[in-house]
Amino acid sequence: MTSKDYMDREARYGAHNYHPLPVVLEKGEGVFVWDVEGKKYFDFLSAYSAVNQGHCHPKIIGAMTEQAQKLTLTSRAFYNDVLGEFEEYVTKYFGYDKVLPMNTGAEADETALKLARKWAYEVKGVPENEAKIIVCENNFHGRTITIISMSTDPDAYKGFGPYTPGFITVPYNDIDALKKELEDENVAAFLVEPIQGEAGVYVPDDGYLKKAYDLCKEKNILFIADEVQTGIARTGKLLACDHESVRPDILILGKALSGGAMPVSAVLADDDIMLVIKPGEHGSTFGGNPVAGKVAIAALEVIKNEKLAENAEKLGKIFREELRKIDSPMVELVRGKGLLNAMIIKPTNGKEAWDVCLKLRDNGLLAKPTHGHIIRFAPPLVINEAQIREAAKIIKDTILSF
Ligand code: IF1
Repeated sequence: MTSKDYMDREARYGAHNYHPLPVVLEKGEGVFVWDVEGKKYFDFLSAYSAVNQGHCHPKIIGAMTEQAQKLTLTSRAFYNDVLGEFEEYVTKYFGYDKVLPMNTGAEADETALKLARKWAYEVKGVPENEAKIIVCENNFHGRTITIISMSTDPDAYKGFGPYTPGFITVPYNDIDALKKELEDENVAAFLVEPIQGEAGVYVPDDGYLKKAYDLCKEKNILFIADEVQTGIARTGKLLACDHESVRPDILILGKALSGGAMPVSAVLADDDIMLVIKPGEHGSTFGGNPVAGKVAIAALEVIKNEKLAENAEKLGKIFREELRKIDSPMVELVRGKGLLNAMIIKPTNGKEAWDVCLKLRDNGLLAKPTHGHIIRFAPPLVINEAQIREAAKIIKDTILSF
């Protein structure tokens, strides 16, 4: 079968809920992926920052296959010998009393919303069903109906109403706008991405997160950080909040928590918040399953042992520096933190970000535009200096070829 055969088969039998770049992958190892014709590429998307540890990391795959041959799933109807090990490891790793394990990022966001609302009623004293949660314009927290009810992107919410009530939106990176909304007595929480990924790697001003956190604390409002995409060393620190020494009241993790091996997400909080959910009030069939537990421990060990946050910090600087040297009217702006970066493309001679990504593919590097004119560049964090420089050269040569 050729690449085209694979794509045609998906078009015939699969829902058309994506428009992928035309490349059909069959193998991944470290920073590289190979297509069905055997062509090798730098992966500069990392499955939207789920493969921070590199494709098919032997330690993670080893942990997965070993546990998969012992016990894959008990459900939470019974105990098993892995869940507690994972819970202890991950809570100590991030410094929280407790963790509620789920599977996808969206489920973790939903869990955080439920915790915040219940905490508002039972601890803060907000009248039942009156809790409000503040979110930012251009946010992305997942695809469930409640999460798209918070979205300001018509592509995310149009045609899926009616919507879940109880959300207030404020402009991102605008402390005054946030301060005003925090006056509302019924606000339970502020949910924010430390860097807005989908919006195009929108990095807020230094100090924004800290000021937002402090304002929330003044008003007894929970600060919830969605680190599904920015967490797990992606931005040059273990968490993006670490750049400002902000400790979220509720921390949402996903994606690279498993190194891309399988869906693993988690919500971390201290007892005064986490214990508002009582037995039988929340859960998931696969949440915290034994394979997920072993995979997540291995994925987090790799981050620490291979110093991937430090590597992301160092190589991110080099990468942005190299991209900013590209002398082309197509390059409007380069921004990012650690190895979460984006290039804003100015459409030139009828060519735009999508065309650049097609040419990058031909030149052996995979990336995808977000919101039309922004190309996100997010390689696995195991990339080395020679490789990041080689990739930057591919990007430069590709841009200059237009
Ligand atoms: C798609 C975007 C990125 C996320 C943050 C929660 C979730 C995500 C900050 C939900 C997921 C993924 C979803 C995927 C593409 C990708 C994405 F383009 F959609 F927005 F990364 F920017 N919080 N992001 O980024 O986690 O339920 O997917 O496990 O839906 O197309 P999930």
